[in-house]
Amino acid sequence: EGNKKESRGALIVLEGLDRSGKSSQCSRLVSYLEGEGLSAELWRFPDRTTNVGQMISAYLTNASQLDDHTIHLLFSANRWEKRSLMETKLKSGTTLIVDRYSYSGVAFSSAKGLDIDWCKAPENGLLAPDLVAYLDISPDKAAERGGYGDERYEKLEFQQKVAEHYKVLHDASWKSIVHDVIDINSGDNDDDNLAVLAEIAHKHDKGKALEAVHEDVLGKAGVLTSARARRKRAAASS
Ligand code: FDM
Ligand code: MG
Repeated sequence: EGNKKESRGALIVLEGLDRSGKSSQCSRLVSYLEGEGLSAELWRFPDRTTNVGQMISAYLTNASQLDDHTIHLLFSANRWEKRSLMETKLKSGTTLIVDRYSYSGVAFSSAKGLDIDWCKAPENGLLAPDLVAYLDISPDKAAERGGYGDERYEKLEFQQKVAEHYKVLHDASWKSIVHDVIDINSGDNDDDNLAVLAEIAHKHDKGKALEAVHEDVLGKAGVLTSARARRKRAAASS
């Protein structure tokens, strides 16, 4: 192998309940990175602009009804249809700050009672994030923040279930690096959280081979497993 290094961007995902502060934290992080002279873009899932995304949006706004498995697969398909563009961007050195990803997919669908392993399966092979930051907030506190909108999942009772299922993912070794972000939209914590995220964004902007890093993170996160990561672990332990 040659030692020519590609400078790649980091794939950073922010997760959490509705009203946990993901969107504002994502924008702040992108502005910060741009201010540092780095190339960074804000992405979000679901991406409602595609055909699949419009089906998802219709479902979320209660304009259509879909079987729970069907909508789960559409959310996943929405990530798959963006996979190659994400990879291209990362390889060209752009850091992607992503508002929701596979973890929303698994937490929300398993909260409806779908089998968690079934929920994880279609995520296998998607790009693994370098970092998943979970913005931890209690469902009650989230609900107090100006209330929810009218979308299908924006109900306290369901958000409580989702929080439990995020916790299942978290306990399965998904690292939570951001805690107690209740004040994320106001006061000093906001800056502290941004500093933590920014440091990690820099750390991952090291120019390692994209695939290797993703595989590594995938294995460590233990949330999503790919066939390759499994093979690697099997080889390492034999
Ligand atoms: N959601 C989001 C899912 O149920 N599965 C997914 O894979 C993703 C990405 O869609 F309630 C849910 C989470 C949320 C809803 O998301 C719409 P935004 O972030 O509010 O647009
Ligand atoms: Mg929402």
